[in-house]
Amino acid sequence: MRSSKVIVSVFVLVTTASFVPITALALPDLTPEIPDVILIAGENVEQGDVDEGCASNMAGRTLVRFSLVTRNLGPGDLVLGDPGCPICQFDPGAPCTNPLFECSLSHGHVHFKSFAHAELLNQSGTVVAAGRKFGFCILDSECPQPKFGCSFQGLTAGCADGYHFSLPCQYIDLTDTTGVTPGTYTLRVELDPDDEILEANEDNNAVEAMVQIIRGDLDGSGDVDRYDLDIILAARNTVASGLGDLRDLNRDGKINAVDARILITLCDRPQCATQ
Ligand SMILES: [Ca+2]
Ligand SMILES: [Ca+2]
Ligand SMILES: [Ca+2]
Ligand SMILES: [Ca+2]
Ligand SMILES: [Zn+2]
Repeated sequence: MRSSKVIVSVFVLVTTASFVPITALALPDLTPEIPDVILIAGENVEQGDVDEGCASNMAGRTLVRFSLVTRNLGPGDLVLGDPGCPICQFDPGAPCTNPLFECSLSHGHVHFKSFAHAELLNQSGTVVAAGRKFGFCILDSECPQPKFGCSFQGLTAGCADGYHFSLPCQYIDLTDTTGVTPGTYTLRVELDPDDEILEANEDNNAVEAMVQIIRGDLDGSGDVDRYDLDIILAARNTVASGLGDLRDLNRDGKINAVDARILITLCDRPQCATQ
């Protein structure tokens, strides 16, 4: 056994010596930013999001939506190239030549399978909900001289790629989560969670943002007013979508006039005025 180990290590030495030393490569360095985070109750999502496993149902979702900007701080470009996928609209779920990508099941475009991981933690650091974030086109969206696009993907050194919070699946679904009570939470997003991209710095891939859940603030505006009441009235006399459905203020499984009355007591201004 001992002699075979020696042979293996000699072999490794020879093969690495024949390559350019890793320190000579100009590597990319991805780092994330969360420019916006918003908690919305009563949102309806597309069937595609359900098929992709982002939401468990279409109607009445409680979502932590967030924008995500990926910046390449490294000395080198991130070069992913042509993912080598078929036309995903016609071939849902198909594999691509680059194993990091696949055709999405329902979105009709390419997915970078484990682009990021997102989770929501409570104040004691326990994960209350999580979601795997797809990437689709990793490209130079904020860049003086863009080089990369959807058909040849990557991120130029010094440039950034952004995902707006309004995009499909750009959220964590809290609707089925128990114990999402008003209070302060932390949204944590980690890029390249499976470390499939070699980077100059692997230790700056996570970012955190604060999420406030305010009782009665159903549109994520930061206050409670007529607009929040409208969200309850629009769903009046329906069944709550889950234990994390924030419209069900008394948590009896129903959204009705009782919840509307509770909301009125929570409004920041008389008559639930908007300003
Ligand atoms: Ca990094
Ligand atoms: Ca990495
Ligand atoms: Ca509000
Ligand atoms: Ca209720
Ligand atoms: Zn997608």
